[in-house]
Amino acid sequence: MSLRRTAGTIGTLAAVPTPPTPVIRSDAHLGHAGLVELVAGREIPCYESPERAEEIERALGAAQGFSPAEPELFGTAPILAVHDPELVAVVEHAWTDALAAGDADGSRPLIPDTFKLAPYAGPMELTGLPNGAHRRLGAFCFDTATPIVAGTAAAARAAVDVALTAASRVMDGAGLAYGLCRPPGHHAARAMLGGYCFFNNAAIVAEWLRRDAGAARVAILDVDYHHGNGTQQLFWERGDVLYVSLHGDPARAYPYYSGFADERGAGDGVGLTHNLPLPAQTGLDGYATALDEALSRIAAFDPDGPLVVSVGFDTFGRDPIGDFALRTADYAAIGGMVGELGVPMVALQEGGYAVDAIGANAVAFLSGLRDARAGA
Ligand code: SP5
Ligand code: ZN
Repeated sequence: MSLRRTAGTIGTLAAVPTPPTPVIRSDAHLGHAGLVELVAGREIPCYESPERAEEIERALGAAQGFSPAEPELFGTAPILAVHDPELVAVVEHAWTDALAAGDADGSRPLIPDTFKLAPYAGPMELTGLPNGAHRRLGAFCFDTATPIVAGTAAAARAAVDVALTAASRVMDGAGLAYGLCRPPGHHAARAMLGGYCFFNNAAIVAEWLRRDAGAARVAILDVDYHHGNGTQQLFWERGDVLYVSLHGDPARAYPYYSGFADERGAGDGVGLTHNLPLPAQTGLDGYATALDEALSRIAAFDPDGPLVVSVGFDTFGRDPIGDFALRTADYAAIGGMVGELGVPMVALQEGGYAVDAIGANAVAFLSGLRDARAGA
């Protein structure tokens, strides 16, 4: 058990146990299963699988100092504070509308085949949309890797509740809480899903901290391997929310169209987006150098609300879709560096696809975060 020193009677330092870190989790994600994605002309089982979350939960249960809890229900208002109602309706109804229209028999996941991109319209003003949420899916989705099944909408809603419950625990005094979100969120933008993400859990938490929890300045640190295009978009013009991301350089890495170093925000948000694109085979040395810069940006912003950490373990050396070279022990060091900021933190799960290592990586990161915070 980790120990925290606190001032005791004069002349002594009493060591008291650090309270267990809440791990907010839900079984609702199990219904978002049987997924396939299209990669290089092939249909493959989706990397983003239920086993990921099950493995993290199992490993945290076997480790010391983590305490699982169910989410509370926050309803749709916090989702609608961030996302276009049309996107929310597509997520909620695409599956049932496809079945009702006889366009799907329910045996296969729903993946759009026709995308509404900006060049479709060119100079035209196009305001119409087809009947049925499943026919609108391609107007609200940017890739072919984010399938919808019967349990997807409930899983996406539960992931938001998981994230908000973790944030709420931190507001109630837990120095650190972890939301085991599945599906992940950081690729979901105001009116767009994709990248295995439907609702942007971290962005919803940041906005909730601003609107409902009294924070004036909120910082989001994104350490998933991929650029969080959705989170960046949502706070692009915001002077009250800082977004800092370390990720594979979009010159070679998904999502390809954002995450370059010269993207800095606009309007009130100028200078409050910081991207740190990194080369293939980045190991702890290169990562720690970039993380140092990210943490300096956060400290300079001086957030008064909890730090929101979008954490992905697709930076792991053996991750099947990332190309960094981090090892399990490195996550303890990285968690330690972040924890030394010494502020309250809510860590939310994003990616990570090496299922056999994801549990150990989560334990290492969260233990490093917790122990550094407790020692700070
Ligand atoms: C939350 C999150 O981590 N989303 C990532 C979505 C990535 N989807 C695209 C995967 C492209 C797979 N390319 C395979 C390369 C194998 N070497
Ligand atoms: Zn990722």
